[in-house]
Amino acid sequence: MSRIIVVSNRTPGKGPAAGGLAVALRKTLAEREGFWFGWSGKLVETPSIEARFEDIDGLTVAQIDLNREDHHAYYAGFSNSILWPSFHLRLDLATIEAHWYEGYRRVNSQFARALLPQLKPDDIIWVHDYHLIPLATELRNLDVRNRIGFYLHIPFPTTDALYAIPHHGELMRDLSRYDLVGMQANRDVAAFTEFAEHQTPSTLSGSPLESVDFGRTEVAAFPIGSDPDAFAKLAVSSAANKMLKRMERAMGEQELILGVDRLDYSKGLPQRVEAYEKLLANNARFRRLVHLLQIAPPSRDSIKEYQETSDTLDAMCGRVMGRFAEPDWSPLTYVKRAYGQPSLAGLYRLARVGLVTPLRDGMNLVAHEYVGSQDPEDPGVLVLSRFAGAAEIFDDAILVNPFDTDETAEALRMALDMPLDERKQRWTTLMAAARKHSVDNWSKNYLDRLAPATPRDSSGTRD
Ligand code: ADQ
Repeated sequence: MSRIIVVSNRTPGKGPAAGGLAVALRKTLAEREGFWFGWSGKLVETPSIEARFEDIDGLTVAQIDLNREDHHAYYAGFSNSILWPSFHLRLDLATIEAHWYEGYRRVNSQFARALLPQLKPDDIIWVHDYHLIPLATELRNLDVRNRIGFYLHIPFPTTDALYAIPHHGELMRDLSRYDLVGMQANRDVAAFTEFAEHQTPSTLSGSPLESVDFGRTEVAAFPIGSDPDAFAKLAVSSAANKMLKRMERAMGEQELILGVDRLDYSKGLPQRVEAYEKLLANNARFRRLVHLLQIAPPSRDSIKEYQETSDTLDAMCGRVMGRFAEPDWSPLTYVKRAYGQPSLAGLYRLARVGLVTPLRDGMNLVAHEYVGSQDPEDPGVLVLSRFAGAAEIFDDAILVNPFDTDETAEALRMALDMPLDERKQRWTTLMAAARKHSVDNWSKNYLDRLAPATPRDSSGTRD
C-alpha cells in the first residue's frame, strides 16, 4: 500500500494528541507508514533545506525551520490576515500588504524543496489547509507526479469575497494542480462550483491569467467530525468526572450553558454573550438558575483584529455581569485558558446546553464533541449556528442565525425548557450523525477517493 505523507503548517507535538484530527491522522499514518511534514516552530536566519526526521511517540515527523520574515508574511500575514478573514467573509477585518504574498509563496516553495528528496514515486501526499494552497504547484514544478490531495479546514468563500483576495487567480490555479480538493461542507463545494463555472479571465487578478481549468481536479465535500464514541468514554473517565463533580458543586441548582472556542472573531462570541444577556433580560425566571461558562483561550494574538475581539468580549462580559450579577450570584464565567480533552468532556457532559454559534465556520468539532459526551439518559441540547458546516448534518440541533441575538436568546429558552423525552429523541439522531461522520470515516473516505487518481505529468496533465 502507498505511503501517506501528511503536510500541514505545524506537525503535532509531544504528549497526548490535542485533537481528534491529530489522533485520526496518526492512526492513518501508523497503518500506512509515511510521515507528517511541517514547520518545526523554530525561526532562524537561514533555514536549512533539509528536513529533520524525528520519532514522536511512534509518529514519524519531518520538520523544517523557517526564516522569521518569511514566516511572518506567510502565517500572520497572507494566511491569517488575508485568507482567514476573506474565507470567513470578514473582508472588513482583512489587512492587505502586497509583499506578504511573496513570503507565502516562498514558504510553500521551501516546503516543496524540502519534501522532494523524501518522496517515493508511489507516495500519496495529503496537504492540509489554507496555508499551503500553492504546494501542489510548487511540487509539480519540481516534476512531482504523485497523487496530491488538498483538504480545506475552513469554509470556501463566495465568489465576491474570493475576488477581493489578492492573487486569487493564482490561488485557484494552484487548487487546479491537485487531484482532489476536499471541502468541509456541501455549501463550500457549491461556492467553489459557482466560481469555477462563472469565472472569466477579466475577473481574475494577476493578468495575463486565463480562466482556470478544473477539469482534472475532483472537488467534493468530506465533512470532518470527531470520535464521538471516544468522547462518550472520555466523558465518564475519572479525569472528566473530577472536573464534572467540581463544576457540579459550583453550579448547585443552576443549569450550565457552555461555549468552548478558540478566541476568534469567526466564532461569534460577542453576539453569543448578547444573546445570553437577552435571555436573562426577557426571562427573569432564569436568573440565579442558569450560568454561562465561556472558555476561549486567545489565539493569533499578535494580530490586531484578534486583540480587538478579545477587548470586545471583555467589555460584553463585564456589561452582563454589571447588569445581572448579585453579591451571591454571577451570571457567567469567562475563562481565557485551554483545557485538555478530559476536562472538556466532563464539562460538555454536565452542560444542559452546548452553545456553538460561529458567524461562519467549517464543520466545527466542538459541536461533535459536545454530542459525543452526553449522558444518553439525560442529554443536553445543542444550539448550533446555521453557518457552521455541522448544521448540514445536525438537523436535530436547535439551529439559529447567530447574527440575530433575539433568535439565539429564544433558542436558549427552548433548550432550557426542553422536556427530557424531546432531548433524548434529538440527541439520538445527533449521535447517529456524529458517528456516521466520525473523523475515522472522514480520513478513510478521503483517502479512498484520492487513491485511484492517475498520476500526472509535470504540466499537470494526467497520463
Ligand atoms: P477550529 O477553528 O480550531 O478548527 P473547532 O473545530 O471548533 O475550531 O475546534 C477544533 C479543536 O480545538 C476541537 O477539538 C476543540 O476541542 C479544540 N478547542 C477549541 N476550543 C478549545 C478550548 N477553549 N480549549 C481547549 N480546546 C479547544 C478548524 C475550523 C473548523 C473545522 C476544524 C477541523 O475552524 O470549522 O471543523 O478546523 O477541520
